[in-house]
Amino acid sequence: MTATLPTLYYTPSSCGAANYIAAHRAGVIGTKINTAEVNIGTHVVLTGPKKGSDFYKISASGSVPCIEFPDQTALSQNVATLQYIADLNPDAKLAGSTAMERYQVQSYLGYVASELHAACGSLFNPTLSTEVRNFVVEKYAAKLKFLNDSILKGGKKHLVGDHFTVADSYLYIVLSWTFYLKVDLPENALAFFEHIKNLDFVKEAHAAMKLASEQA
Ligand SMILES: N[C@@H](CCC(=O)N[C@@H](CS)C(=O)NCC(=O)O)C(=O)O
Repeated sequence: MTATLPTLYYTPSSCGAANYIAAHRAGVIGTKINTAEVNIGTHVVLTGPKKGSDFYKISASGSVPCIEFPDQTALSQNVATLQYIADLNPDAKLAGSTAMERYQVQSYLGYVASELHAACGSLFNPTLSTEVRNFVVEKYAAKLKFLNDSILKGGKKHLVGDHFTVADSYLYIVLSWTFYLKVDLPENALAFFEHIKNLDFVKEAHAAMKLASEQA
């Protein structure tokens, strides 16, 4: 681990994992960025040189993803962190292949963050009443229907162009939560999820995160 590199803080199943997958796909882990796991329940850093530290001292909001730079400045929000990671290896084209594709990637990052992620976040709250939960699930299901019927119409396997981008990484992770939350995924959304889940580099990234957790 090189101390002069920035560090991506993540958890293996949260939106931070979308950043880990992107960094793995870009081939930059250990050469352009380090990674460290966080427990977002206790806000304690679990791996890396700052193991045992209070994560709030690194990320003021306590949220992953967060990229901490050697001067201790921090970058948060998926919309920014995923593009930062994409830019670490432009050859991987993780933010699109053209200027227009980049704008489309930005558009979908904003869409996933503000429309999907924000719509389901409260469902992780175990104290939510059944009435409130049903209301939130109904709204979330409507958002998933739009994703399914419009954005992924015809069984699209990538949000932008014909290859994997950071927008796919983020959408894949947000959709993965529907199984835990017991919210049904409509057909095209399920096919998109299955396609990304079965990509070799995605499987490798999950295996690497699992190994890092086990070695913590
Ligand atoms: N809008 C933020 C959302 C970040 C977020 O909600 N992160 C969650 C995990 S998916 C988290 O860290 N929750 C624990 C906490 O905020 O204390 C982004 O796009 O980065």
